[in-house]
Amino acid sequence: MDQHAIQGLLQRLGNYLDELKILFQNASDQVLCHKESPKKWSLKEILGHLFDVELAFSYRLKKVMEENEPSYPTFDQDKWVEIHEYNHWDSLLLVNSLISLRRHLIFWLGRLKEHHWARVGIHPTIGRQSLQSIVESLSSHYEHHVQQIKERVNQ
Ligand code: NI
Repeated sequence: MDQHAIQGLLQRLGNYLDELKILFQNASDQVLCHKESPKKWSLKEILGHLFDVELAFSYRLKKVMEENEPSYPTFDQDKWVEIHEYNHWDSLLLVNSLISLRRHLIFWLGRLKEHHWARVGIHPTIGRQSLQSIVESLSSHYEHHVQQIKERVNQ
């Protein structure tokens, strides 16, 4: 992966952070905690889920740098949302936590060498994946949920 592509990907990771903060600061708890059905996540729960995924993916990326072709565990995303009871959280704490983890990640990734992006980890169901593809799927996952959040707030 060349520097230009790396910079583009890091820029993608940095998108929407301020926007998310403003959005969660300004919306009422009534809107943020609303669940369309017991099984569907509220906006706060989606935000908590983004934090959970950030934590899990950051861990995987660190393992990929620490070891050669490490295997890492999966996690039950619904269970993680459930055990945290995110609807009871202060939304500013949640959004700030996500932003801190994301900025930490962007700064660290920005310091890696080009060849590091080809390092490999073993996902239990997907199999071999490069550091680059882990970061790309983190980015796509994040963009998907940001889009979902924006659509719901604007309804
Ligand atoms: Ni998700």
